Amino acid sequence: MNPKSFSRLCCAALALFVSLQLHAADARPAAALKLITEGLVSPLNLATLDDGSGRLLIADQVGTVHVLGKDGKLAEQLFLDVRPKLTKLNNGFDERGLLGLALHPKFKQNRKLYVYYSAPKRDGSPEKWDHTSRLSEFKATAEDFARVDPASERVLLEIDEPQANHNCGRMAFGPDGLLYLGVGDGGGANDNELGHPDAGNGQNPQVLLGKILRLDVDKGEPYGIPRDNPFADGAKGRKEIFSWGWRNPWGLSFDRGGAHELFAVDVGQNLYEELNIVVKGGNYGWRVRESFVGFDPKAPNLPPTNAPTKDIFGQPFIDPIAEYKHPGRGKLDPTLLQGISVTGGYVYRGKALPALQGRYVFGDWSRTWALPDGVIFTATRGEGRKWTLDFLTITEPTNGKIGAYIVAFGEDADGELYVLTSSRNALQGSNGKVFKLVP
Ligand SMILES: [Ca+2]
Repeated sequence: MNPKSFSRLCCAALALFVSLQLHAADARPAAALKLITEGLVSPLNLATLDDGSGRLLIADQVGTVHVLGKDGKLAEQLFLDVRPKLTKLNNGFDERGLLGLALHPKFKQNRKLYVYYSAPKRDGSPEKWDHTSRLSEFKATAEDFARVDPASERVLLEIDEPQANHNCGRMAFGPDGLLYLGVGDGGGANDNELGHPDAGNGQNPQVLLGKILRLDVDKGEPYGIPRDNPFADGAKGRKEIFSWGWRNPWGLSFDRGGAHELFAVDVGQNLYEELNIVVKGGNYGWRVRESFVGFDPKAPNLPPTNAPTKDIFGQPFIDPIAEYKHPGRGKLDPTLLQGISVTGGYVYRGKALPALQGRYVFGDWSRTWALPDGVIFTATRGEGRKWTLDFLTITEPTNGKIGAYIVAFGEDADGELYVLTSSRNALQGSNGKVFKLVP
């Protein structure tokens, strides 16, 4: 080979190397965070006000639902105010409050919406239990779709909660028009305290705690049971159950494209956080399994090797499609996908960020408890059931840091995504913000 052609070959090899590198960089998608609104405490829900106006609804954990106009301003008038209906919230860390909001798929015609909130302990609930979760239907007024009639409340379901944490309350209507509702295991730790008898709530088909429920809000009083719910006849479990073995599925959403799969994360105990695709009747393992391994409530940091692989009905447990680990004690490595509490998101089907198309966008609340250090991840479908996790590169702010707790994600009518943050790990201040993911 003469020197000239050798140098040409080297140039070609270098060009190929550079292009492969660029391609590798391209493979990790990026987005900027555009501030949409602020001045909230802990915004947990975002929805499009389905009246053709393009306005958004933003629900704050403290019990208020705001209307965000096209002009970027929050309206003076609230959409809904459930503050008088809530149990007394803590000034510090609190998982109670207004937790879920979903508009009826036919809101434009029937003006109905559904909320899930933490009410005071109801009469007859067990002694020493904490509060009662409530699923209610409300109706917007005929004159003004941006205002809910507070007298329109119809209580659909109440669930007594032994502890203040793990209430979940995330909701989504499926393509089947049915309402899917995530219910946490009742709280405490390890699904093994007061109100978590025997094998815990997650594995007990006779209780609604630790389940994903499916209800028909258009039939029956107060709701109908879909005929093909796994325990629809009530013989082996509660009729409302769609899926079981959940700890705190903080994020429940249907892919608006593809096969319209139901995605749910599950917040882990001490070691793992998980992402799941939910199927009817599926048992996702908590508290005999966590992520891909066994779980022992008496030794939560030591996964047993002899953990069961089948539930009490002999049905195999379903593993997550992806997991990430908690940092070891004081050992956070910011280059690794680590975190302590997963916040569920959405499969991206919008237009603004083509590189995110078909990927599940979600995050971790914060990589450390005491400091606001939320991170955003993507999950990409791989071979078989496994999905691959990566960071979402944040281009704005330019330091790439969120600098807040990521309490929730939101999706608008166009499929664009939002990141909902709180500056404190407490229901304090007014530094809760909503960002839109933009190029
Ligand atoms: Ca699981």
